Amino acid sequence: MTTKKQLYVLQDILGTNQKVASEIRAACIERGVLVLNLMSSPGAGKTTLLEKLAERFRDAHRMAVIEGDIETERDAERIRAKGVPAWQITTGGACHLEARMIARVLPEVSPDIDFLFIENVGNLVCPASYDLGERLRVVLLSSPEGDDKPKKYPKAFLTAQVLVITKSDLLPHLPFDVERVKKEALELNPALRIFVISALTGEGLDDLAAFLLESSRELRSAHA
Ligand SMILES: Nc1nc2c(ncn2[C@@H]2O[C@H](COP(=O)(O)OP(=O)(O)OP(=O)(O)O)[C@@H](O)[C@H]2O)c(=O)[nH]1
Ligand SMILES: [Mg+2]
Ligand SMILES: [Zn+2]
Repeated sequence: MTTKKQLYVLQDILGTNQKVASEIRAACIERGVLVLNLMSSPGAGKTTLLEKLAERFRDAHRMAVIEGDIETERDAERIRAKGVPAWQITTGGACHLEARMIARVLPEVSPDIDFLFIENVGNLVCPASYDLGERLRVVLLSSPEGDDKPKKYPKAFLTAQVLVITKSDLLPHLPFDVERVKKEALELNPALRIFVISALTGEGLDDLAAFLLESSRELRSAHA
C-alpha cells in the first residue's frame, strides 16, 4: 500500500525533476539544439541506431550523445569511436536517468550542435516517468521482444512522439506482426510517428534521418 507520506515524497521527486527538465528544454531550444530521449528495453538497438546516425550525419550535421547505463563506459566508447562526442552517465544501480543528471553534464556539451541524443538506461518502464528536457521522446521496440508490448508497457508509448520498430531484418524469422504494433501503439497515442528500421540492412534509415533533419529545421525556424 502506498502511504500518504510515500506519495508526497514521490510527488516531490517528480516535481523537482520536472522543474530541472523544463530548464534544460528552454536552454536547448534557445540554442537550437534538438534534444531526443531514446528509451527501450535493454538491447533493442539504441546505441546501434546512434552509430548509424553518426555515420550518416558525419560532417554535415553535428551531434552529441549522453549515454545512460547502470555500469560501464561501453556505449559512450562506441559513439566516440564514430568521432562523435559522448558523455557516459553511470547510475550505479538506478534504472533510469533523471533531469539533474543531464543538467550536470550539459555545461560540457558544445552549444554548437544540431542534435543532442540522450540514450536512457535500457528499461521500458520507469524512464517514461522522467522528463529529461527532451523535445522528442523516442521509444524503440525490437522485433524479437514481441508484438504485444505497447499495451503491456503503455507509458513509454503514450508519452513518446516517435516509435521506432527495430531489427526489421529479423521479421522473416519471427511471429511479429508490425501492423498489430502500429495499430495498438496508435490506439494509445494517435499522434505517434512510426518508423520501421534495420540497422543491419539500412531499411527505414533514410526516412528516419529525414524526419530528424526536418524536426531540427522546424526547431531552428520556430526559435530563430
Ligand atoms: N539483427 C539486428 N541486430 C541488431 C540491429 N540493431 C542492433 N542489433 C543488435 O542488437 C544488440 C543490441 O544492440 P545495442 O545497440 O547495443 O542495444 P541497446 O538498446 O543500445 O542496448 P542497451 O544499451 O544495453 O540497452 C547488438 O548485438 C546489436 O548488434 C538490427 O537492426 N538488426
Ligand atoms: Mg546502448
Ligand atoms: Zn528506474
